[in-house]
Amino acid sequence: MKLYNFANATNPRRVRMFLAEKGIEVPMVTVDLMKGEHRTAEFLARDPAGRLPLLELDDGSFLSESVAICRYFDAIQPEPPLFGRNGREIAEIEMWQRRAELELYLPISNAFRHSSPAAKALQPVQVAEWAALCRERAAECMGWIDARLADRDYLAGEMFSIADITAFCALGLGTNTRTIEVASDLENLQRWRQIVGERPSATA
Ligand SMILES: N[C@@H](CCC(=O)N[C@@H](CS)C(=O)NCC(=O)O)C(=O)O
Repeated sequence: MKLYNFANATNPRRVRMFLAEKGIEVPMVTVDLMKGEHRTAEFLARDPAGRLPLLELDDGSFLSESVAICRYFDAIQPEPPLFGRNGREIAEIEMWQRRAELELYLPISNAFRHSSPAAKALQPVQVAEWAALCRERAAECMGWIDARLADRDYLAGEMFSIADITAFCALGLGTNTRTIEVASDLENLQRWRQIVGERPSATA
């Protein structure tokens, strides 16, 4: 088994963090996105979408999509449970995982891709207005996540989950690329970020 990875990329980071939480070690192969190594014929034969992360299984088949890859590892090793333990938890975590991905990560990612010179290798045509709109959407989402965290430790409730991993990595992208920062008055979000950032998996 091997995980095709790029250290600076957010989606591979989600999987690395998930694996660290599970205590699972998987050999990694670096694919340099900035050099376009994910667009070579060799890589596209493995994943026609040309995206990271990509998991190669021992039978030579491949799995794409961060959450699908995480679900695979969760099925192999259920402990600690990061997708929930019962119907209610599973649904709540799914809900917040999707929100973290669609409403927080995607706007931050698009704001970065459409505004930063560093992102031109991935996004040659950049639309400044789209970047501005995505920044606004991300800031709005941070506001309602802050409210959500007013009386809970984690996004889906008492339990740390895949939803926290996605939101944490999304905010990391915003900060590391200087695209968007968490406003200082969002105290619940700041507190949650501090706590998640102290987990050993946060450096994965
Ligand atoms: N929905 C996919 C997104 C994967 C994705 O977009 N990965 C980025 C790196 S964070 C990538 O490979 N980008 C290459 C490109 O845009 O050309 C997932 O959840 O894994």
